[in-house]
Amino acid sequence: MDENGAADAGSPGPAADPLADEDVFRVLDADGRPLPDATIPDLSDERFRAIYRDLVVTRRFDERAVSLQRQGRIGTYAPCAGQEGSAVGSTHALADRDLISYQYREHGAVVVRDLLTEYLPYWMGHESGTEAIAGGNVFPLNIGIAAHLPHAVGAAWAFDYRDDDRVVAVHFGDGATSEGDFHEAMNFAGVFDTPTLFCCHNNGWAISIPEARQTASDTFAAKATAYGFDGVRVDGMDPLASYAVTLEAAEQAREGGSADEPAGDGATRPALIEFVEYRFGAHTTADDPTAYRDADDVDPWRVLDPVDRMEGFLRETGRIDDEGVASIREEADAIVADAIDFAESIAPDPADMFDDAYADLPPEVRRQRDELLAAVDEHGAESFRREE
Ligand SMILES: Cc1ncc(C[n+]2csc(CCOP(=O)(O)OP(=O)(O)O)c2C)c(N)n1
Repeated sequence: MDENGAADAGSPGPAADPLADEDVFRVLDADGRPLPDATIPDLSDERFRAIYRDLVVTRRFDERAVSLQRQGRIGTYAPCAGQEGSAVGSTHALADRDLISYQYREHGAVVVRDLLTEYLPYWMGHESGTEAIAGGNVFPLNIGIAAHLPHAVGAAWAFDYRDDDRVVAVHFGDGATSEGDFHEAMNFAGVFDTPTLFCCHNNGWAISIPEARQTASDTFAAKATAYGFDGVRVDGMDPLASYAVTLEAAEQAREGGSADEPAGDGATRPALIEFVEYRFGAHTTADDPTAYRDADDVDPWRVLDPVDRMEGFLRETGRIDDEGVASIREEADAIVADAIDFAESIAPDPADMFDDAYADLPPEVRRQRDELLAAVDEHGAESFRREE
């Protein structure tokens, strides 16, 4: 343990046997076979394949984004490999009108909303990447840990107040549960019955802090009890379990509950969903996980790879064959390649960096902008763009 409380490499991190946890809800076994007594979500074959396609697109995007960062074509990136099942499965359980507010790793939610092309420019430093996803009912990503939770609850409260039949799914990590914003948001949601789904991605780590150093509670889901609503644990690497749990929570949140209904009357409640999963890669492309965990700590979790598991399910139940898998992979490669081509075709205006923070620029910032504009005039905008 270092002076910041971070685990030394090799310190006990999350469970060494992820399947040993019996209070975690699952539909699929590690190979994607339905578990005995599991209820398979009632979805069309086409929808099952769409879930698989979105998982494959998210994985492909992740691989390419890490590689682009290594080539200097994007600045930094937060990899999501291992966590696609929860983001994709849960978003498929929502209606398009429902709002999503996420941290910075739940790229799968954006893929399900078909916004990858609009979104990738954000990672390349273009503000347009956050604006565009609003059209798909996705709030901009959030780097300030847990700071988006009160906003998400506020949006949910507004939906409820206006009798607008929408819920808000707000995604965050286990580390976010140590922030005051998390507790304030949870309390408000519980008292005012806001239709909020708190989606906690327990990926075992908050950068180098293992989950055991994050909380003394038995589980993250248990925290909901203190705020008067239900918390549930689900295997976030099982896309169908993530779908089923989110659907149920969304239905419960959607049914009613209004700002003027007294709290604690047993009416509809928000929900906390703890997705139990693992981050296969680095925290971000600026991180080296071998500084705080052994490389082989990942192995027991790789067995639960959400992409392989969903493929296993589709094969096992006769919904896909080799040809179907190959065609989805090809489609995913093309979707991601097109998104990259689009993002790299944007010619940024260096002065954009002064937009969107102030309605009226303060004098010092105005002076800086004018200085930049004068330099652009003198040297040409090309001089300020990345070298190819
Ligand atoms: C308010 C705030 N404090 C600290 C940080 C620095 N920081 C960036 S990511 C991170 C860890 C977050 O962990 P978790 O919420 O578990 O999400 P994960 O990265 O594992 O997906 C921290 C502390 C920050 N971005 N915002």
